[in-house]
Amino acid sequence: TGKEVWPKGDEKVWKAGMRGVDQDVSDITKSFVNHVQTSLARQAYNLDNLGAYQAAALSVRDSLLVNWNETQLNYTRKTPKRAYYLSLEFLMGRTLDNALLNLGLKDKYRKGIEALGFNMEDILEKERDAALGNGGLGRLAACYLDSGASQELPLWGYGLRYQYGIFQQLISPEGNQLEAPDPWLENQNPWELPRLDVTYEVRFYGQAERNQDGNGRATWTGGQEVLAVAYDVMIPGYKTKTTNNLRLWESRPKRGFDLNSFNAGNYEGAVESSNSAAAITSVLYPNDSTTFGKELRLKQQYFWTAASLQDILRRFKNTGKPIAEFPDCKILNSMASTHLSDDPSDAAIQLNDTHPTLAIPELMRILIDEEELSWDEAWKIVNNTFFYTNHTVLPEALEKWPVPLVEHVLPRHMQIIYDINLYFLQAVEKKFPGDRDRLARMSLIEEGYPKQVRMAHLACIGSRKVNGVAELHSDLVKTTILKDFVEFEGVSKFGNVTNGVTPRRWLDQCNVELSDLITKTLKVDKNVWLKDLTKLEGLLPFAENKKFREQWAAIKQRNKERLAHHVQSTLGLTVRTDAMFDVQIKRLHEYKRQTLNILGVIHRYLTLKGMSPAERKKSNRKVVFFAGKAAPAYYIAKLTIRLIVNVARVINADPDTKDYLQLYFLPDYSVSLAEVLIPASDISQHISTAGTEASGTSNMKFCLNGGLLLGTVDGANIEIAEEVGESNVFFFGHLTPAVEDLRYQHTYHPVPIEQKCPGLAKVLDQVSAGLFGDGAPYEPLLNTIRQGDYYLLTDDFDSYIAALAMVDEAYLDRDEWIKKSIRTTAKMGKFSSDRAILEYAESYWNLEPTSIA
Ligand code: TH1
Repeated sequence: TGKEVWPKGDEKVWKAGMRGVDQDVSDITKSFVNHVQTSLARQAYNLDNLGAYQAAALSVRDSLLVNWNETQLNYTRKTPKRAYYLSLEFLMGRTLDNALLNLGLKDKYRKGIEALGFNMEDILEKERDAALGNGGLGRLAACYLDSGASQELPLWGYGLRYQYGIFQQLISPEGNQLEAPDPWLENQNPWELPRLDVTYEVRFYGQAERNQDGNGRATWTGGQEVLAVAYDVMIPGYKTKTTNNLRLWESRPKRGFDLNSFNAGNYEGAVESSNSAAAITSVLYPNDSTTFGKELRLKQQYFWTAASLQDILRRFKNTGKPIAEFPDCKILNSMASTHLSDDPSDAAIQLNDTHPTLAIPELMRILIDEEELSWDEAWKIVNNTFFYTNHTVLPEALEKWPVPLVEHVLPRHMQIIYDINLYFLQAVEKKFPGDRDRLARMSLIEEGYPKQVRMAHLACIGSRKVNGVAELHSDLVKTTILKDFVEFEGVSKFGNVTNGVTPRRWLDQCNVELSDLITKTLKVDKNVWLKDLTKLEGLLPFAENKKFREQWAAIKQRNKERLAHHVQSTLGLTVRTDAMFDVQIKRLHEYKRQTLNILGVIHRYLTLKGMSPAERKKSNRKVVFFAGKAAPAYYIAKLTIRLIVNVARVINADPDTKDYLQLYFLPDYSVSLAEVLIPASDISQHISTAGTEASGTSNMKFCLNGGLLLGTVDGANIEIAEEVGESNVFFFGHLTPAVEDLRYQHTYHPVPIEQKCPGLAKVLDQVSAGLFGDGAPYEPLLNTIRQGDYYLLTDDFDSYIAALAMVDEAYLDRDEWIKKSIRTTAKMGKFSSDRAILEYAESYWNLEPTSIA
C-alpha cells in the first residue's frame, strides 16, 4: 500500500549514481582517502591516529547509511507493526569496531588501513565512548538495540542527546572522587545524523482550562515552548542489512530570542529563554537507582516523551492504517482501510523503567484534546500501546514527583493523572468495597506534604503488561511493590524477561582470541553461534580435552597481560599477572556492597600479615580490581572509594604481602574499560544484599568470558547458577526471605558487632585506628555497619570470607578450575540479549521480524 517514492529525473541516472556497501579493500581505501581529502580536509603526511579514526568512521558510516536508508524505506513501504524502546539512557560505548563486525568488514578494513600505514587497534582506541547512561539500565538498552537489529525487528530507540554524558571520574591525591564534565561531542560525532528538518514543539507551564461542555477536554496554552530536534544514530544488525534507528532529541529555543524584550533593551531577558531551552538536554543526571526530584529532570522526561510521541503518531498517520475499532478517530481521517483485528494497536511502546511514564498522560492528552476521542477510547489505545519494565524494587529508586511541581510544569497532565486516578480508584472500590487502606495504597497520589505522584503505579495501570528483569526480581515485583495491582488486575498481566547481553560486543569484540577458539572448536561459522548462543553448549565435551584446556587457559593469561599492560600505560602501575584476578566493577552503591569486598580484602591482608613467610608462600596470589563511579552527592559511596584507594596504597607497598595481594582502583569506569577488564577475570563479585539487585548484567558478561562467579543468591546470579550448575559458582550469604527478619532484629534487638561478627569488628577497628591513614574520615561509613547495618554486612561477612576461601582452594586445582571456566561459558546461551529481545517481541509486542531483502 505504500507509495512509490521514486524521485524526479531518469531512474537509470539515479541508480548509476548510488553507492552500495563497500565490499573490496580497494573501495575501502578509496573511500578512506576521499574522506581524508574532503570531509577532513587533511593531508596524508600529517594524518595522525585520530584523523585516521575519523576517516575510517566516516567511511564506515557511508556504508551503514546505505543499509539504514534501505531499511527505513522498507519499513515505510511494508508498514509492519513497530516497537519503540523509550529509554532516558543509552550507554553505547564505542561504535567503530561494532559497526565493522556487524557489517562483516573488519578484516577488509584492517587490510586497507594497514596498507595506508595505520594500525587497526591504535585507531579503534581513539574513539571516545558515547556514555549517555549510568550503568546497567542504559547498557541494557544498547544491547537490546543491537539484538533488535540483529533479529531484524522493526525496533526503534528514543532517547535524549545529552551534551554531556556521564561525568569523568578523577581520583584526588587523598583518594576522593572528583567529577569532570564529559564533553563527548567536542570532536564532531560521525555516528549521528542531524535531522534538522525533523522538529516538534513541546510546551511547559502555562494554563490548562477544562472545556465547559463537560466532554473532558481541555485547552492548554501559554508557558514556555521549546523545539525538539532529531539526531539519528544508525544501529546495524549483525550480518543482516537491517539497520535500525536510535533517535535522540536535542532541545533548542523555539525562537532565538524574544524581539520585544530585545527592543526594550533587555538583552539578558531576551536570551534567557534560549538558555533554559538548551538546558533541557545539556546533561545526563548521574544517579543510578536513586531519584533526584529536580524540575529539570521532570522537564527532560516530558520533553523526550512528548517529542517521541509526536514522531510516532506522525509516522503512524503516514501509514494510512485505521484502528478498526475507532472509525471516527481524527488521527485516521486520511487513511486507507487495512483492518487490524486482534491487535488494535499498531505500535508497541516499551517504557524502560518509569522514566518515560509521562508518555501515558501525554498520549491521553493528545487523543482527547487534539484528536477528540472519548476518554474510554483513548484509554483503550493507551492500554494497548504501553509496556512497562521495572528495574528495581529499592524504595529510594521508585520515582515520585511532587504534585505541586507537576501542576506547575505540566498543568494539563496533572488534571489527566487525577482523572485516571479517579476512574481507577472507582474500579478498585467496586472490586474491594470499603477497603480504604487498599485505596490509599493503590492511589496514584501518595498523601503527605507535599502529595506525590507515584510513577510506578501510573506506569503499571497504563500498560498492557509489566515485567521484571530476572525471575527473583519479577516475583518480588509481584509480591511487594505491585502486590495490590496483581490482586486487582490478575497475575497474567505481570511477567518476567530475564535480561541478556549482546555476545557480539561482550565476547566476539572484547575477547577476539576466545571467540576464534570457540569458532574453531565448534567447527561452524562464527555467525552461527553468535546468532544462536545456545550453540556454545558444544564446548562442553572439550572441558575434558587437555589441549583445549591449555589453549583456553593461555587465552585467559593473555587477557590478563593485556589488562596489566593497560594499567601500566594508563596509570604507570605494575600489575603481576601470575595471580588470580578478582574483579568487582559496577556503580558504587551501598546495596551492591563494595564495602563488603574491601573489608574482605583488609581481612585477607591482616591474615597474610599474621602468617610466617613460609606460610605465606603457600597462599594463593591474588590481584583485586575495583572500578565504578559514585553519584556525586552519594557521600557514603564516595567514602568507600576513598577507603579502597587508601587501602591499595598501603598494601601494595607492604613488602611482607605485596607478592600475595595487590589491589587496584581503576578510575573512570566505562564500557571500553569493561571490555578490557571482563576477559581478564578469573573470578568476579556480584555480592548485593539478597533481593536488592534486580538482575545485574555484568555477571553474564564475566561468565560468558569464562570468569567464575562469586555472589549472593540474588538477581540473575540465580539463573546463571541454574544454567551452569551450582558446583561451578560460589554462593554465600542469607537468602531474600531472611532479609526482612534480619533487619527487624537489627532495629529491635541489636547485638554489638564485637559479639555478632568479631572478624569484621577487628577489620573495622583497624580502619578506625588509622592503618590506612587517618581513620576519622571513614567513621560515617563504618557506622553504617556498626549501627543499623541495613545492607546486612554483619550477617553475611563470615560466609563471605568462607566463600573466598573456597575460591582460593578451587583455584589451587588449576585444571579443575579451567574445566569450570569452560563449562561456564558453554552454558551461557540463555543470556544472549537476542533471546531476551525475542521474548519481548513475541510475548509482549506481538512483533515479527521483517527481512530487508
Ligand atoms: C539496574 C538494576 O539495578 C540492575 O540490577 C539491572 O540489571 C539493570 O537495571 C538492567 O535491568 C537499574 N538501573 C537504574 C537506573 C536508574 C533507576 C533505576 C535503575 S534499576 C536511573
